[in-house]
Order: sequence, then C-alpha cells, then structure tokens
Amino acid sequence: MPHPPLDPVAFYRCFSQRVQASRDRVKRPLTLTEKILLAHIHRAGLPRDFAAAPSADANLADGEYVDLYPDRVALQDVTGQMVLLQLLSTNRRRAAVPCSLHCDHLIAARRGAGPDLRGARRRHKEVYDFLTAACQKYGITFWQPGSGIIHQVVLERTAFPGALIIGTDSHTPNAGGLSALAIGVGGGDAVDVLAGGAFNLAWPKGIGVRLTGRLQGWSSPKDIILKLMGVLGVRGGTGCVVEFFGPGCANLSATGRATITNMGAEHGATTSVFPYDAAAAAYLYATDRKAVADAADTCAADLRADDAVLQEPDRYYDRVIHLDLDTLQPHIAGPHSPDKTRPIKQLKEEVRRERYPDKLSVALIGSCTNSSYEDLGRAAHVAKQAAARGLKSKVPLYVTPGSAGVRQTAKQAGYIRALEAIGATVLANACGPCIGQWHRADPGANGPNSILSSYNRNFPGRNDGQRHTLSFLASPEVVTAMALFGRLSANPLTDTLTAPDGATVHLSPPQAEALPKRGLRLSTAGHVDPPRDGTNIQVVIQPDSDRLAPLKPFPPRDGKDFHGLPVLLKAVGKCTTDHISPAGAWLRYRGHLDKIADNTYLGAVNAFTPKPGTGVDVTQPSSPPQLLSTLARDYKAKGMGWLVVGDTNFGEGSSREHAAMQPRHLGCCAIIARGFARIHEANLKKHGVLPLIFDDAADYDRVQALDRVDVPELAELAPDKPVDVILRHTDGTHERIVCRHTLSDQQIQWFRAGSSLNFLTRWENDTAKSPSMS
Ligand code: MIC
Ligand code: SF4
Repeated sequence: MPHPPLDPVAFYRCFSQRVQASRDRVKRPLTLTEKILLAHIHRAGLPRDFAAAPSADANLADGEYVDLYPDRVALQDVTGQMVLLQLLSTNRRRAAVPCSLHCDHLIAARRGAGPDLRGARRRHKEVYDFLTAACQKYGITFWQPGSGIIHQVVLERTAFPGALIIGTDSHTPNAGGLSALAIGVGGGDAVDVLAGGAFNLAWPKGIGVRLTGRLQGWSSPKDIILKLMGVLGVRGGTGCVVEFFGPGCANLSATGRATITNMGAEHGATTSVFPYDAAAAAYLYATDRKAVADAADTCAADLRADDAVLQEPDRYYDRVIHLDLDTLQPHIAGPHSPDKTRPIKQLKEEVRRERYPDKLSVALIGSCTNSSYEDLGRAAHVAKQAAARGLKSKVPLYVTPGSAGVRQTAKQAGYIRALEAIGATVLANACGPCIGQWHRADPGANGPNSILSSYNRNFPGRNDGQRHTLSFLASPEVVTAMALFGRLSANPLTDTLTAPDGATVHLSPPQAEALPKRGLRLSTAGHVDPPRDGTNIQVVIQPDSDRLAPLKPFPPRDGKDFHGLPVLLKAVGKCTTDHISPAGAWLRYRGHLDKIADNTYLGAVNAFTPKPGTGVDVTQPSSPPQLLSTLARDYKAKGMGWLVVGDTNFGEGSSREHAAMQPRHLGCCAIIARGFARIHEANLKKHGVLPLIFDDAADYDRVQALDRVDVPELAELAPDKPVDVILRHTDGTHERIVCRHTLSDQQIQWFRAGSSLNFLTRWENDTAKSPSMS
C-alpha cells in the first residue's frame, strides 16, 4: 500500500513537543542539528511511529551510536538495485517508511535529451522493469527516466524542513537547503530502515558556519562551498554536521543553499543544513506545498538553532567558521580534487606555472548540485549577453537540467533557448557526464585536456573515464562565460571578448530570479505510485542475465583469527570509491555483484606495482603483476582471505556499497587504513569486512609487498578495544602494530554474522519462529 501523504500539522506539532522535551532533558539550548536528531531518536520498546514516540534521552556524546528513525528514504537507479536485491532476501512485505526511487544515473549523454532517453529506455529495459516491479511490490514511488536527478526531485517533492531523510547517494545532503537533515548512506543502511529497523549513526560533532553579507556580482552559492572546501579540505567535515546560520543566510535561495549542502559531501561531513526561514517557505510555495510551509511557520523557532546558540556559537559548535559574502570572490576548483580551490583571478598564473592545458575542450553545466531554475537563469543571462553580440561558445557546452519541472519552467522563461543560441546542447534531466555516462566525441578527449563543469566531483577519470583529463569546477554562470572564452586562463570578471563585428564585449554580472513568480511547473507525469497491495507482484530476474543476479548471503565469519593474509593492495594517496569501483561503463553491472567485481580496485594506485589496478601474487612473486580482481579471485579459489592497506580518507566520495561488497565477495577480510570516509567505513561494517585504523599513521610504511598479516584474538573484538596486527615479513621477521576501530557491539555482531543482512534475516527468522516476540 502506498504510504499516506505527510500530515504537516501533525508532524510539526509533534516535532515541537519533542524538541521541547529534549531541551528540558539536556538542560541547554540546542543547535538545529541536535533538534532534528533528537526528534528522531528511538527509545527501545516504544512505538516507532513519529507521531507516537516521544524523543528519548541522549547524552549527545560525539561518536556514540544512536538509533534514529528517518521520515523518508530516497534511492537512485544504480545503488537502488542492490537495495532492492537485499530487500528481496528479507521477509519484508512493504517498505516500512515512505520511499522513492529515481532513474537518473543510467542515462548516457550522447546526442541530446530525446535520443539519449530513448536509448536508455532500450538499453536498460531489464533493469528499469526490475526496479518498477520491485518498487510496486514494496510500496515505493518510482520516478521514471527523464523525471530528474534524485536530489533535485527530492528537494522539489518530498523533502521538508525538520525531516530526517536518508538516501543511497552521497549528495543526499542537498535537501539540507530546505532545512531537512538529509544523510547519504550505503544501501545496507537503507535496507535496515526499509525493513523496519533503525538507522544507526555516530553522534556528529557540529561545525557552525556563520554567513554575513550578501553575494556580489559574479559570486554565487557555488563559491561559498568552494571557499569552504578550501578551508576544510576533503576530510575536514568528517564526523560533523555543518550548520549554517547568521544574517547572510537570508540572502540565499533554498536552491542556492542546496548547492552548498549538496557539495558538503566533498568535505566528508555527515550532512549540512540551513535554518528554515522565508526563503525556504518561498520554495515550498513555488513547489506547491503551501500547507507544509504554513505548518512549518508555526514552529519556525524550532527549525533553527536556539537564540542562545546563535548568540554564543563558539560555546555550542565544536568549530565556528565565518564567511563574509560581501567580499567572497568567484572560485574555481581543480584539477583532480574538489578542495583544490582558488579565486578565479589566481588561475591564469597557475595555468602557466603548472602547464595545465589552457584550451578548454568541453564545458558542462548542471548535475544535482547546480541545476536549479536559478542556476539555469544565471547561466542564461550570460548566454543572452553573448548571443546579443553574435558570440557563441568556443567549446561544446552541455546542460543537464535538474528535473522535468526545472526544464519546463526554464523553457518557458526562455533560458533553454538562450543557452541553445550560443551553441549549447541540452541533455536529459539526469546525471550523464557527471558520473561518466558520457560518449565523449570531441577530439580533445584523446590526450591531456582541461574540462570545466558546475558539478561537484572532479576525481581523475570521473567524467570521461580518462585519467589524463583535468577537470575543474565552478558555478554554472562562470562555466558558461568561460565557454565563451574557450580558455581556462580567462577571467570573465575582467577580460573582454571580441564580437564578430570587432566590438569589445565585457560581460556584466549575471542576474536571475530565484523562483518564477507563478511557481515551478511540476507535472504529475514521470512517476508511478505503487498499488494499494503489491505483495503478489513477482519480481523476475532472468537466470542468464548479466545485469541482475539474486544475492547470495556472504558466509558468516567462522570465529577463527585471520592468519597469513596477503596484502592485495597497498593504496597510495587518494583512493576514492571511483578508484575502488569505477562508474561510467561499469554502472550497467550494479545489479550483478559477480560481474561488477571485475572492476574491483581498478583505479587504485598500488605501492607495489607501477600500473594502477594491478598487484603482485604473493604465491608466485616472480610472475608479472595481475589485475587486482583476477588476483583476488585467485586467492579466493585457493581458500585464502586477503586484506587491503589504505592511506587517509580511504573510500572518499560516493555512497556506493559496491565498493565494500565487491571486495567482500572476492574474499576481503579486513582493510587497514590511515583513516576512512564515513560512508565507506559504514559499508565495510555492513558487509562483514573489518575496517581497522593504524593507531600510528607511520605504521603504514611498515607494510611490505609480500607480507603475510595476522589479526589474532578476533574473539576478543570489543568496542574501543585496540586490535593487534602482526606483519610477517619474508625475511622471517615480524612486527606487531596496534590498530583502532569504531565498531559498536552491534556492528561486531554484523561482522561475526558475515553481514548486517545475515544478522537481520536471522533476527527476522527467529522472530517469525517465536510468536511471543512478534
Ligand atoms: C556519485 O556522484 O559518485 C554517485 C554516482 O552519485 C554516487 C552514487 C553511486 O555510486 O551510485 C554517490 O555519490 O553516492
Ligand atoms: Fe548524479 Fe553527479 Fe549528482 Fe552523483 S553527483 S547524483 S552522479 S548528478
């Protein structure tokens, strides 16, 4: 049965009561993050229904695990396949909470929206049919290909202030622009919640970002997050929620705020959030949700940090950063990392010094982080100035609108026409080149070249699969302007263009309204609501399919210590999920674990071999290096487990649980790293791989190519207890090193059971056998 629509009046009444109860209990003012988390904590033994359960005690200790009950779950088509395959292996008959699935990642950019969509429907029919049937079965709303990118659609339709949302995509924090606490998770977390369990989260620290002033000229919300990326780096937000406050917030639209919270995924924060106010309400009106705004208005004070927090932020946030929007310059990030940022005016000199290819080969605007009506409006304003003087983009320029609603409204406003007038190709409302779904045809692609986009990630190989492409990030308006210059070293704020008639053209700063006067044109087409009863719907997977395969449970751990594990890979430097399980062409195998496992660690740089993605066979060290997936399969066939050694922020980037399931499927027992990205670490725990952290980061250097590694005393594994690891070197010597871990009692049980899903299904079976527990 579909879930009943949100009752905003009941939600906000209850929200306020819970916030008040929590404040009384902890006896101090609360941040917005704390309010939303406390309002969604579950106390064992109480009904889970939001309206029924009072909020529980929490001592708000950083890092302590709490059980939360989210209001909604969002899935997309490539991570969603694994979620639904896991759900099929439980006894669940219907998703326990409202959920939507969005078809956005599989649509490849080739010729433009129409043909690309038709191509995707043909090529991915089997997967779309599977997703449709599984959504119908579990009562999940299905958003068809073309309806939009998950985070823009969630913002437009289902997110609401004060909500706790989880989504199987790292950019789920986008909804923080509308004052929801929206957290990117791996599929395993979504399965737990859809199956009726809790979302287990380590209590985050708080980073407060105080905004003052108003953006000027070419500066935009993208520059706020790019600036912040420079301050925090790709790890600076780890374990924290970034909460914005201060008078500058009022000058940003909800979609502009969403750009900032979306890209917060790049500094590793659990999520980011803005307070609720008139701009958020305006967005609710524009997306046909006046009733939600009216109800939220009744408890607006509970949808922002308490006044005492705002007066003394240093007392209540672990760190406070101040950004003055009046003086903020437009920024550009890149290449290869989103935290390599600088004001545009500094890039010219750097291009020369670093010998970055100056000629831009492609420019792209859109992606979930910058594809709103306002974004397209500002880009179109630049395009209009150029078109009026007969200028065209000097490089191919691609545009991905965020949703069908944005596209339609932008079309009506003339934005699409303005962009097409300078030569832009408008692609489907989908991820496309942002995730390597891009049939790049320009000649520039064949060697080192520079591309510029308004996307959020720029890891090597991400967009076009070519590690030699240098990818830079900026706001949509800056990308559009730079496309007119065709040069990376151009500064559209100061440089001039020459029109075909010889006249000098100086682009003036972009201007556009945040929202159309009559609201966004949201159509009812594009989504399929589930039937009242889907229990009898059959979800068919063809036995010979290379796209989908039912999941076999991972074997439980046998209780023995790990002994003599070879080191499959010692990753050097950045090892993102794009290095561990690349996307692009591999996205088609996201529903087939064994097939996609062939790409495992394909992009990882191994300390022991010259070519990324390869490793040395410890059983035949003189043989040539092999593909890591082949080597892992070989060890597995020989009955040998193995481990991986990683550097800092291991598994940075996406939420894809494939990056944990694939190694597990191929026999990975443990990963020892200098540190993990939050979602990847959670995914490893969920799928029964032991994530260990070098207590002394320098011990990373002790690991040698042909070492065999023991992890003794696994039976003693306990929360907060260090774990000894023994490195046995080939010269007969050994070294004992100390590792830490962040496993809770429950997560240790998952490890022993082989995975959290094994643990869940065992629990379900026990519950079914014992009527007294049902
Ligand atoms: C991404 O931007 O990397 C993705 C593709 O959206 C991923 C999800 C995935 O790998 O399916 C993410 O960010 O979580
Ligand atoms: Fe899609 Fe790119 Fe956003 Fe990921 S970051 S959801 S691939 S648009």
